[in-house]
Amino acid sequence: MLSHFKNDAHKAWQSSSGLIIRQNEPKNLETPFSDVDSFLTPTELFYIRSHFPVPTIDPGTYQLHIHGAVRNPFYMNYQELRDMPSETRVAVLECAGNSRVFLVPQVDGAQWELGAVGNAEWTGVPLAALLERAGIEGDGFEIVLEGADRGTPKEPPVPPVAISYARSLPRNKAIQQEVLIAYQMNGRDLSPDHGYPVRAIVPGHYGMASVKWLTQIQVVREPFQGYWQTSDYAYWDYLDGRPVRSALGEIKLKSEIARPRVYETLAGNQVCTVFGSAWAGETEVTEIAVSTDGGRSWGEAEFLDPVQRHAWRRWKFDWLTPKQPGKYTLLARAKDAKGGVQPDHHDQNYGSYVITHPLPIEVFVENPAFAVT
Ligand SMILES: Nc1nc2c(c(=O)[nH]1)N[C@H]1C(S)=C(S)[C@@H](COP(=O)(O)O)O[C@H]1N2
Ligand SMILES: [Mo]
Repeated sequence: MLSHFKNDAHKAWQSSSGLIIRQNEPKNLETPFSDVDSFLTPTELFYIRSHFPVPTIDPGTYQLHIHGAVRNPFYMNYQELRDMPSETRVAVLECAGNSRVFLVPQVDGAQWELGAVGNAEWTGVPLAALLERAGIEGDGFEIVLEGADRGTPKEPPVPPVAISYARSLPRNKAIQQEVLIAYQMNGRDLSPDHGYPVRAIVPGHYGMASVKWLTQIQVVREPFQGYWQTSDYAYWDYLDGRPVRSALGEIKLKSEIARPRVYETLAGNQVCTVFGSAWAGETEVTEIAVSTDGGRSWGEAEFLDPVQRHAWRRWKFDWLTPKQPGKYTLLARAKDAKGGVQPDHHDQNYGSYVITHPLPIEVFVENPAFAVT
């Protein structure tokens, strides 16, 4: 399993605080978000979200098939892909179900806390270059990305046969330069869990769009209606006043507090640095407000990272903890360059996805006299 680490074996065993198990097989492992410190999430700390067992793919026989509504369908092997001009970009990957555990009443699905999100550097070939070579037909509407993993999903409606993991991208997103057919993460070849040998990276979209173990790119003329498009990873939208199912896409503006942690005990009358991160889809995070009194009053946080589209921005806020002992609720709320702000409440139309309201982090403040410092 770890054969891809052969050339830098020391890195495979670099110390890391490890991941939290949400499901053991297939692996669904969460980043302990309170450990997040660096701009780039170390690969060892990056969450893993897989619907089916990891497929074993031999790079020696790997073929990527580009076909459908194109003039020149073709196959490309691993070496040919690696020989093409590449780009390296930083992008946030957030699972659309991240923070689900905060929903009240509780909902089904992996009980992600704050750590089904990470910010990594990805290297690969722009999908646009492959589509250009294939020549999309005028009526090519969407691009279906399909992985080599297969199985039968557990959540109804259960499909009649085993299915593969496949998602479509609107044509005008797929041809943007930022969408990568990636083979490296944080400067190393992808690990099996993160899609080795080749995966898609769709910056600005929720994680489900970034198909791992990618083997097929198919241009289709009609909206793709697959399971992961209509049943899972879909929400209730409105068309001419009527509810319709739409596929999730763009990441919504969000900020999260990494430290302090839920129910952490803090000394009173001392400066506690609240630390967190914020991200958005096709816009930039421009402001973070922090409340330490459950939303009654807000102060402005300071960014630790500059604006870089599709990457996250870490931030900090120095809080002089009250002298009055008790329970305090911390909240962080981001604003973006388009004037958007995180909503006060979760939007029910998104079901158990897109949990972007400010998430309450309750902490205890002790009497300064009793505090152990
Ligand atoms: N082939 C395939 N691609 C996939 C998935 C999957 O189960 N199979 N899960 C998706 C989901 S829901 C997310 S959030 C991201 C997670 O990527 P990571 O495991 O590298 O963090 O991969 C996406 N790509
Ligand atoms: Mo996801």
